[in-house]
Amino acid sequence: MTLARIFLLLLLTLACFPAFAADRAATERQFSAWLSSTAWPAARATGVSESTFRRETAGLSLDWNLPGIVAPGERPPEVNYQAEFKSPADYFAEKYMAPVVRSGQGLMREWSKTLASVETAYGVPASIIVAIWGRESGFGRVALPKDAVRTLATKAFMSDRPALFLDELVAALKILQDGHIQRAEMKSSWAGALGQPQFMPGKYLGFAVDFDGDGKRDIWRSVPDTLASIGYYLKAHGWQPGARWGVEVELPASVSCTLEGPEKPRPIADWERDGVRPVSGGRLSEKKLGQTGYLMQPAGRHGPAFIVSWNFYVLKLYNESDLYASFVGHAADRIAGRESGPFVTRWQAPSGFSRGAVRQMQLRMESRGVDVGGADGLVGFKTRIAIGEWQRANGLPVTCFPDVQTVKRAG
Ligand SMILES: [Ca+2]
Repeated sequence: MTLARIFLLLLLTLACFPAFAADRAATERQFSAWLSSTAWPAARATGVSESTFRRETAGLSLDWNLPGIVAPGERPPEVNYQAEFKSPADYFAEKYMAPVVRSGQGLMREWSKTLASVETAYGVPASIIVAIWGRESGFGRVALPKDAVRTLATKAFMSDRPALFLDELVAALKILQDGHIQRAEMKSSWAGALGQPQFMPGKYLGFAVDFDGDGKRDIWRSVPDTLASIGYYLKAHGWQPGARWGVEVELPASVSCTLEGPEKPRPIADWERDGVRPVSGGRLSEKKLGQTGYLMQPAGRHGPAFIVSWNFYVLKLYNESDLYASFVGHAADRIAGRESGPFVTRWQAPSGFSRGAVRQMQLRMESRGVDVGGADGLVGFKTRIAIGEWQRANGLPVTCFPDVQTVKRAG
């Protein structure tokens, strides 16, 4: 950089900074007014007392370091659709999976009595609970960087989902009022998720459990409360005791990948009759999946195929992603010693196109009335099925996954 350019940059910085600071000061004043005019009535309506509200919001300022915040009058940041579409393979890399498995096995032993009680109470296997604990917060070892109230208040005042975060802010104040945790210890992620199970405050009010009997639902410091809260959440969302989440299978070419998803349940016996077999050997009906199975293929024909039970979709109610639920299920299998390594089938998903190109394809499909589960440039089961049906109608190999040609032409 030349001296002249450095000088110019310096001038620009000096010229901009006072205005920037003045904008921020004005926004902070708007925020203070908003706390009184909007946040307080919402809090009062759900039973938060004036003394709690005043104590917890006195002197509260905005957290300008949060990602994705939108100051009043500004446009929301755009999703980066130029970014390369990412293969599911990265998500299951051993560098993420192995630490969860290794530490999970040790913690299964250390907390075996508590986990046995939780399993008796809620019917959810210890290995599943431990895998979620590891995936969410590294077994509580990941330091939570944020003050939950400030984070939620900032997002309620300036984010693209203000109503949702106002509800979460009010729920957080309720948790403090009920005395479950001190403000200084009520830490959250950057997104406002609380404690070791990473519950949003509303989820906490509905599903956090006091399992060590001290009268506090302490998902920040108590391991028994953390483990039981995860277990109770899954039970309350329909976990079926005794059924495994799923098994990796060999899918014969004669079985269409468009049979995927939670809307296409089939008896396990039907999958078996069609030649679907566990990659580990044996028969599908011996794998404790229950009576009904669903096909699930995160990378379509380019990666592992699974027959999953309803419990897979219960895991998705913890975190809405096929990859998350598969990660947790597979980590649990390895923690419990049912599996010893990565999936047998390799991920070979195509690359070389952007998330925006996927979105354009989805928009074309939507304009024909096809349900792709939202045109967001991400590939869930509805988009995979839509691609598979388009490929079949056009006489192409049916893979149920995007590739360079498909994203250009399909629609
Ligand atoms: Ca407790």
